[in-house]
Amino acid sequence: MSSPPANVELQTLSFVELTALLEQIFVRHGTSPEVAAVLANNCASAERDGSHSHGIFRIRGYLSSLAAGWVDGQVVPKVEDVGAAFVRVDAGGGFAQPALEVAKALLIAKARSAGIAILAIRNSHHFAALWPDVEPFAEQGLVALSVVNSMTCVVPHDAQQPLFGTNPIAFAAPRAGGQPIVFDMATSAIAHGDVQIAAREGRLLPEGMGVDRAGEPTCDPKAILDGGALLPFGGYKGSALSMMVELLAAALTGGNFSFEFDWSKHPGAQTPWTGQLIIVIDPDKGRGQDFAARSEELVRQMHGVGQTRMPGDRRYAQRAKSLVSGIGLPRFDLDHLRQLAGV
Ligand code: NDP
Ligand code: PYC
Repeated sequence: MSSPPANVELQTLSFVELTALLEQIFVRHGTSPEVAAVLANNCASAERDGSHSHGIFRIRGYLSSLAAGWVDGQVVPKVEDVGAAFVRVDAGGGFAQPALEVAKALLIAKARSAGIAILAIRNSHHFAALWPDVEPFAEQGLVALSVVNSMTCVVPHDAQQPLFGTNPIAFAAPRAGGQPIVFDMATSAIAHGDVQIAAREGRLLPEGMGVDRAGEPTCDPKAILDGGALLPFGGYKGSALSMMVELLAAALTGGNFSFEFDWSKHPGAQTPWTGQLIIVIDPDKGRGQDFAARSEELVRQMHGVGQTRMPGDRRYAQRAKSLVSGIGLPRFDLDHLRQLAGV
């Protein structure tokens, strides 16, 4: 997870101010106010929590995809109630987060009644961190798991060519004594966004992240981006998880596999046109024990054997800091955002 270089001068603004600024930018560049509100909240939340590879760094990509006519910023997603525990949404070539937003109440009602419910989003663009899609469920006492596929840039284990996307998996569970347990990780050795940031900052990557256009291992992010590719994390294990994400997020939902869409006729397009699956479970339907108390006990035991940092801890600490001191943005980036917003 990249953060701004230490020697850069930062300007601060509040979460509300950043969200409002981003909302203006999205509307000015072609989204409906409803879509803008969802994307702005998502992007500002990522910046607030120090998820820099999916915060304001992504604004250029969002806007160039909108300008290219690759993604529809105005479309209203269509919710289909297809079973006791199954909801589908056709995002209509728009963004995935507004599709989740319109289906959320129905999904939660089904999860509480059936004990589990699935949301299958197709025909959607996901260009963000995945944790904002699952964490709110855990805040309501539910367990949530989500997967989304992206664009071909990862070589399956033992293969010679890229096929999979960076395909993240996010999980959230309530916890009695603290904020929800949340993890959110790409199934590639590194997120594509972090490779772009390293290239921009002239940093080398650790070994084992990717290969160059000849398929040779490289630590040069530019070589990975210029015809090279990423590797899955953990060899064949991460590769199998990435395959699972393709199956659940694309085959099951009716979305595109990461290798199926062709954006070559839309210069500037950056947002992957794929699908997303979210599974929500009501733990109260389990064995009658208090799930949140049990997850707290697990955390206590993990701390007891020496794990000091839980997944999510870094974000929660950064969030607390941002809410007190404001969100620090490099002056150049803030000026650019204001220019884009026309203020
Ligand atoms: P990281 O490798 O930075 O982190 C993965 C998870 O591990 C996080 O939950 C993190 O918690 C946790 N973690 C990190 N270090 C430790 C540690 N030392 N001990 C315990 N837990 C730890 O994330 P990635 O680079 O894999 O992914 C970055 C983002 O990119 C994600 O938000 C992902 O959704 C997004 N992405 C989006 C894609 C898309 O198509 N939309 C595609 C690929 C990635 P913490 O958050 O607290 O640091
Ligand atoms: O960082 O790998 C990534 C990514 C792909 C799509 C959005 N983010």
